[in-house]
Amino acid sequence: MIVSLEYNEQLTGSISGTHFRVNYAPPLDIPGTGNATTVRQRVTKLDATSLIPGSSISDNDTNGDLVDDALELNALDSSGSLGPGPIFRLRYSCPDGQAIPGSSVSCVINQITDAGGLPHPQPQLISCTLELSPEP
Ligand SMILES: [Ca+2]
Repeated sequence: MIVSLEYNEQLTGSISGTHFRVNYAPPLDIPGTGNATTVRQRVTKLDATSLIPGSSISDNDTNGDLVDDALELNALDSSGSLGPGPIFRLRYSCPDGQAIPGSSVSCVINQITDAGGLPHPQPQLISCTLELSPEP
């Protein structure tokens, strides 16, 4: 799955960082939990000038049912702008041939910072989009 930031840079200016939370549901799965190596291995950075600290990546159980349902991480860009466009790829495990409804995934961003590293004044102009695709 490709996780992208969508915004009009002419309106918003550059984005220097944001926190992503990607919600998901079975049969999608990420092996391991929390900040495990097996979790970090599922994240591939796509924005060349950005940084995704491995220590920020975490697979979490948000509703206490003992099944992880949210992948969270921080993405930063100190040399340019974080997006607009693809930011990272997230690789899920799921049974072969099983259709995944788009409604089983969603993305939330917060803690968006502007070019100066301050909280962005217009976070409502910036959105996160998800594109499910088979493994290339
Ligand atoms: Ca997991």
